[in-house]
Amino acid sequence: MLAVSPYGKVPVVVVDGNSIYESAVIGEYLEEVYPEVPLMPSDPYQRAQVRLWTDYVATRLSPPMGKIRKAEKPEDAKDAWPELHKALEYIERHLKSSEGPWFVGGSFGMADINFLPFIERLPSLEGDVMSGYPSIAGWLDAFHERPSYRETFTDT
Ligand SMILES: N[C@@H](CCC(=O)N[C@@H](CS)C(=O)NCC(=O)O)C(=O)O
Repeated sequence: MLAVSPYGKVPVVVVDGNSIYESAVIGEYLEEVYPEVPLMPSDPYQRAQVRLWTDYVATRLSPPMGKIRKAEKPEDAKDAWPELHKALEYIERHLKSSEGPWFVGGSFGMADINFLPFIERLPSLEGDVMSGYPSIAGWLDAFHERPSYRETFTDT
């Protein structure tokens, strides 16, 4: 595993024997290799917005979720819950005031993709976390409606 994925994590993509890892980096790589399906906006300011949201996932949303999921007893996650709700309130405010359900520029794209693995896991955390965040819930519903999302599941 470490031979192809130096951090011992998935996802990892191997191209001509060379590994590309970290999902945000893989996303950027795929964007460059498959330009016919653009997931980054063409406007430089909006591209910066996408990168800010990608950074937000890595630095503000993922850490408290990781702490909560790994906690062996509730006390271990005590500080992570307020941190998580602070991040979700920030995201909720943004989505509530943005045009349409998507994160940047009114169009589905890379920022939405980078949020999905985390937002999708919120319902699996203790309590009904999502109920306090209707715009985030609406975003997730809209994502679930996309054919490309549905195609990632099999009937088995
Ligand atoms: N920052 C990494 C996180 C990857 C990650 O945490 N992957 C999980 C699965 S979703 C994993 O491989 N966990 C195995 C482990 O930590 O041992 C990315 O975005 O690719």
